[in-house]
Amino acid sequence: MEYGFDTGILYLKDRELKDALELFADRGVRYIEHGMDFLRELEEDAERKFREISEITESLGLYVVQVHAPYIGVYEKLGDMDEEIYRKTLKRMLRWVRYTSILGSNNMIVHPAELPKTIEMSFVDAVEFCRRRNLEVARELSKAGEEYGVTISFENEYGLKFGCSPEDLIEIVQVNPDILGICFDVGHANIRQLNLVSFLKKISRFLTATHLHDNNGVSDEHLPPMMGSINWRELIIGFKEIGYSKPLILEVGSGKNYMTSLNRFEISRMVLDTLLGK
Ligand SMILES: [Mn+2]
Repeated sequence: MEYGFDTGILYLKDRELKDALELFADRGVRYIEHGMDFLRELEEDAERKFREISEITESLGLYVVQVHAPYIGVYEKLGDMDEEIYRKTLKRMLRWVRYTSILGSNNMIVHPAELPKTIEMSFVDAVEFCRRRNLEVARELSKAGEEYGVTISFENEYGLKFGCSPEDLIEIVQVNPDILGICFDVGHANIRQLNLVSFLKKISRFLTATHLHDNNGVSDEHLPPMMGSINWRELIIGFKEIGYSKPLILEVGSGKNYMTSLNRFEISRMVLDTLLGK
């Protein structure tokens, strides 16, 4: 079983994506996820910049397993009751399906639309609104996914909302199972106090992407594996048992400075190499 990294582990304000990609390649990483930390600064000139990045990843022999679509300021707008705000945000996400393909990947990660913040209806009706909105977003994104040959992977969230449980995500995927899939974020599921192995087994048929990181079970710390409360040995056995064949992607956050980030990267590699018996 192979693994790779979200680029965010090496994100620092004064560093460029190119440097991070070169470091990955130097240290023998072959699989990456393009995270939003670096990409968001380039979105205004996406077509040109993303083509450049794609050429760099290809020349370094890096395989872009998945691209993380924007999320900050996006998921509440996708769930907004104001039709204009929703449409505008959906259009942006549809553009990102094309950007994913320009970046040389065939898999885009999205978070489910959130419950509207101002709810002029009962809570039960608001949840139902959110559920229907997610199914609509999934339908629209899957059309674009079909056009560009990009799988759309919905990621489990945390908190008390629609889109956190295996059942919610499986319902979203049913909209178009050929194009839609599930990104299993093990850290988020840990915050929900869910059993990670049973979560994994429930979604295994629909699993198209992963986010591996650890936390204390309370806050979304994005720590290296073994630094929080997740039972990693059990989880890795789970991945082997379901026969997951894609590279596992670590979504560990960067540190406060370059050395801390580098250490987070190195410790994550040591742990994964040990867990996977490399
Ligand atoms: Mn994630």
